[in-house]
Amino acid sequence: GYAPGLPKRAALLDQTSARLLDEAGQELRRFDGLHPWFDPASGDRVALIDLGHLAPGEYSLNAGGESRRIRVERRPYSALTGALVKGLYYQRCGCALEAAHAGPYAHAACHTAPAKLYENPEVELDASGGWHDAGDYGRYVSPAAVTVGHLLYAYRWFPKAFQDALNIPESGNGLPDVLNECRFELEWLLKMQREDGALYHKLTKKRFAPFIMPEEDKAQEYLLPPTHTATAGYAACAALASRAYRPFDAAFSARLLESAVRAWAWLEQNPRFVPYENPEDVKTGAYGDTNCLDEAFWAASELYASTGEARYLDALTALCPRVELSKFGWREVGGLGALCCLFELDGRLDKAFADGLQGRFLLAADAALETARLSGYGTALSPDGYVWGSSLPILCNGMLLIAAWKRSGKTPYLDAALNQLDYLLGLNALDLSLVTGYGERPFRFPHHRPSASDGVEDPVPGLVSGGPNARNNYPSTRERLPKGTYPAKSYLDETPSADTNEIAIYWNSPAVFVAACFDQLTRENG
Ligand code: 9MR
Ligand code: ZN
Repeated sequence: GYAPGLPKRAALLDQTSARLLDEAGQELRRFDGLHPWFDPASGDRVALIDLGHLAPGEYSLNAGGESRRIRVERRPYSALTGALVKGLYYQRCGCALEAAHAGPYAHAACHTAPAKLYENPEVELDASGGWHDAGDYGRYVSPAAVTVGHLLYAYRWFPKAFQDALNIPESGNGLPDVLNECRFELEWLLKMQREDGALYHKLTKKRFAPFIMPEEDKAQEYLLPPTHTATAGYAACAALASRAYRPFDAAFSARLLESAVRAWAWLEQNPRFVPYENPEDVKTGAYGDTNCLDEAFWAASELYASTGEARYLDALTALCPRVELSKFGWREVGGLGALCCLFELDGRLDKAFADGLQGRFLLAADAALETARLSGYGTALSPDGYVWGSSLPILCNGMLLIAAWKRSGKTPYLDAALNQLDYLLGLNALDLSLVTGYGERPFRFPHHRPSASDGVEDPVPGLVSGGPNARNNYPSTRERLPKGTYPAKSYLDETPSADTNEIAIYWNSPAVFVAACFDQLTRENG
């Protein structure tokens, strides 16, 4: 992942010097007097260096008797960005993946049977479609809304990074493939809306399937009761999508906006917040969230951007002070509301309010920058932040830093953001790429039912691992990790370890955002 015009970082462990050689073995550069220092997240002693300006080509970095190949390419992130979007295509549910698009990962249609209402199993509904959430086959509204949110912002900001050649069924239809892919999820989300405007929380079975192919998974699926967080997250996503699709398909855009407005109306009619909890007999992902203010803030912002109606402005203004503005995860979405206010509503908000919001946003970005500076590898995650899906806060801090750069023009934000993409591709204490099939040494055994049961040696490509997790590990993971393992190394590239090596749609999507940013930059740099 090294491009000529961008920083090229390497982490040297326990070294005080290193040599960079060109393809012919000639020394190009020496790095002397390095001071490796203790990285508290990994326990490594790291010197982080920048290889400096290099033309495209192959080099080698030699230190301590070891040699690593360094490849500099004009556009190292183009194929990656496409693959990360295509990774979502492989998660499609309710349809067959045809060999023409999926190659060896083709499979027959899955999960096409009607779902039952959990609260009233007599009622059967068609809610087929959408992406499998992760390594399991469930479909959950809040994570879906956030994933589409990441992707639509990525497309709005970095359109040059999105090519119409992903070889998905809709490729060539005149709509960028990233929008084709998002539409697949949006069509399902529309089905998850009840007549009164509320969104069912999720569509899953009572238990996770065994490790079988999706089309073999025939257990009954249920629509679990609507929640405020799902409804508000959806309202935000649909209102944003209505603007994204407006230039391409006015009817679809209008359908989305009408449904976002209905979701918001349901929230107004049902002001008593009830967080989601799994019923006794349902063991699939809960995506529990005890705070809906951030989802409501995001929704109010997007609805205001799409309608211009004063009531949404009033709501976002009232909610903003009560919401953290720097988070882009499945549980906390205030950052997406902030992106809407700062960039989509630029000039349409009260000046003092907008300045205050921007100040808070940039403070959070400064904190992420500082966290990255304190990390040996430049990772924007503190040592105690390695939880289930640590890739999410790392990549979301990448998004935050990119937004701060876009707002302020200050390159340290951008450089630190690239460091988060570097992390994903292998500049980490594991020395592994956390994207299947991409990078020099990608992880190989995702907790992903199709990858483990399709009989193909390589895992499905373009999927992002949750990554190291040092908290509440499975006993089976704990047993396999040596005692005293550092947080950033608490990882197993093994299929059973859902707690460190599952994949999820909302780990792909912030990776798309960050990769697309740098892909667009390398395209602009020529
Ligand atoms: O991403 C979720 C993570 O933040 C939680 O700690 C974890 C345990 O509750 O669940 C993760 O989400 C999983 C979901 O519940 C079910 N599908 C797979 C998801 C990825 O591991
Ligand atoms: Zn399916």
